[in-house]
Amino acid sequence: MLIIQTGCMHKFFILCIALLSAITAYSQTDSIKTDLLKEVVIIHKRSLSDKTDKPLSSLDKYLEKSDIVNMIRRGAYAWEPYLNGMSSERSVVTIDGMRIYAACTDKMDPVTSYVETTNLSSINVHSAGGPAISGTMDLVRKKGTFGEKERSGMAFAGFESNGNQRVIGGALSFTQPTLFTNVDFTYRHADNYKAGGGEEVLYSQYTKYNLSAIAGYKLNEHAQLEASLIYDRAVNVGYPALTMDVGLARGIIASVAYIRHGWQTKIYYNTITHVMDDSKRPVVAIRMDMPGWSKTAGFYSTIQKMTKNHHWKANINGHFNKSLADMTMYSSTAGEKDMYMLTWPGVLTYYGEISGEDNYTLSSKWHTTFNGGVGIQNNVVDNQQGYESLTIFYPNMDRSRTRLLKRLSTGFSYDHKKWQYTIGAAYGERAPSVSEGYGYYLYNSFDQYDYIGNPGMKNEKSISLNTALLFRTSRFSAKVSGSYFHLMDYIIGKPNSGLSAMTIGAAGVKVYEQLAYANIFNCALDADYKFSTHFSWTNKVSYRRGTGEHIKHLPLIQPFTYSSGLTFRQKSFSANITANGAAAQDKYNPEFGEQALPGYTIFNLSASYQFKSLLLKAGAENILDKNYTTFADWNRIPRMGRNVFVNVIWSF
Ligand SMILES: [Cu+2]
Repeated sequence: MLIIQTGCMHKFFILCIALLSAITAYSQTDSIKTDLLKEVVIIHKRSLSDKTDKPLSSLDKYLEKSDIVNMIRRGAYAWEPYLNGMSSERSVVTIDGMRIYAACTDKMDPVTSYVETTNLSSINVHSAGGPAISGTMDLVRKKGTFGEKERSGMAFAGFESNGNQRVIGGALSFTQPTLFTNVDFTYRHADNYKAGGGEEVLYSQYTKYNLSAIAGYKLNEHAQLEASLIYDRAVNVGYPALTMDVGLARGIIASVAYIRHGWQTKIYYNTITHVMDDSKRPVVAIRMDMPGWSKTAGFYSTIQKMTKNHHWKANINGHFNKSLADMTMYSSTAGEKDMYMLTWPGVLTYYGEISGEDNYTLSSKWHTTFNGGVGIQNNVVDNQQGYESLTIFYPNMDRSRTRLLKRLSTGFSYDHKKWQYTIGAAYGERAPSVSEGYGYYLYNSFDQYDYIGNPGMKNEKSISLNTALLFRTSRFSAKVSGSYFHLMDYIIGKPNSGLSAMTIGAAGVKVYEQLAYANIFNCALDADYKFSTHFSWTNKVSYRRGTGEHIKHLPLIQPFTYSSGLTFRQKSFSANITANGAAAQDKYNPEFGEQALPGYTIFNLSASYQFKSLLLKAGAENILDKNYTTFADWNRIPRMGRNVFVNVIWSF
């Protein structure tokens, strides 16, 4: 047991009983170990596989299957990932290690919306630890290797009956002794979808184009250069749960890396443009435009080394971001002036961090991990007009603020024969997000309040414990996992009756404040059984619970949820039936606009056939056409009704 004291405003005594077998998992020893605290969502290594329910499904749907992740849905596109029941401000999502800041004040463009399933190989989700409170998620893209001259590729097409969704695209990769390239392109288009029973969900359409390219060049035996580019463009995206839609969401994400044995250095740049408007809505109180821009430049350098018993890593990284968003309300009467304001007042973020990690092999059965880091973050309100607007509420606010962010995690894992066990603890801190710190009259359509940021807030802090137990035989495997987060200075919007709302029809104004504490508990059970070579059965249940100081139920917390699926396989044919659902949501937060929800169960069917290089997969989702909505549906918009899909993938 070890006790660490940090000297912030408060004193914290962290009991680190243990944690993280974490990245220990690198198979230094005899057997390959699964890392119980890391969830790897495999998309596809080389080609799209039939092992997923729907190979051409959106990334959001892949992520929804993870035990750690919930996807908060504001429409058919760009769902917001919640890790361990916590909002996206509390996690860090990266693409190949690159930091990206979303450009939307209403969370319409999470980082996950700028990639495609077809250009990813896997998603590494880490619970707690890392430079975040709830966890980290790295989206790892597919990339080639150097080798014998070779060319491969694939072409794919998908159609879905509900919303007439069309997916079409292709990928090409070249391999040479000193050069490799990967290029892929995906186009998706969907019209409005229909909820169970046939009701059309207006403004749920979208169109997305995604292009991704990576090239590697071998400089010599020891070193290589890599360059990568993502161009992602979504147009005419409807958000049925919100009052505004998106005309254009564009991300351009570029990087260059230098890799030398166990040492990798990358520099990157990305620019996000987000154009939000209500031009498609026939009736609005007042016409508005709300564009946002985010630009990030950064670097990281990681070195790792393996010795007999140690596997250590050291990392230094830094980035700079500028986030700006504004709003114009157009007057409907002639002669009256339009109203203009900055909703994100040109906020600059400078961040620098050093971190280290050591995975130590105590014995063939026991491993331990120690991980720590310290970051310095500086925020500056760059725009003069935006700064002056904020000083109306905060006359003494500092234009620049610097914070120190510390983190530490440790863990033990045991792995022997059929059993694997891990237990760990983590401490982390985060700075308020751009909206929480500096947002200006940001309308939340769920609770119908205008939100104002609070630049004077302290860092939010978290102590977490997590544990997992895995038992496996050749036929049966079961995993129980649980985590508990105790957050201090928890950031949440609280109504301020002294302020009046800007948005017409809003219930009032909420200002971000800090609760002394909030507690979040997560648990999950996964159990799989192979009846024979043909039949297998997979099951999953999970539950979360969130409370806080004077708050009985934190909003958007998942009730008891389950899924069970039976798969039949014979040679190149497979078929699957799945049931999934949730118990009634009775732990809701009316202050946030939530109501109670009934439980539901839906059924899905699919079948696939591999004929030489052609994979054909077809199925039906929500076959009983159930009309339902879940805790994760913003403003309780209904989910999709019955949907029949066909995916065709040709590999060459
Ligand atoms: Cu937006």
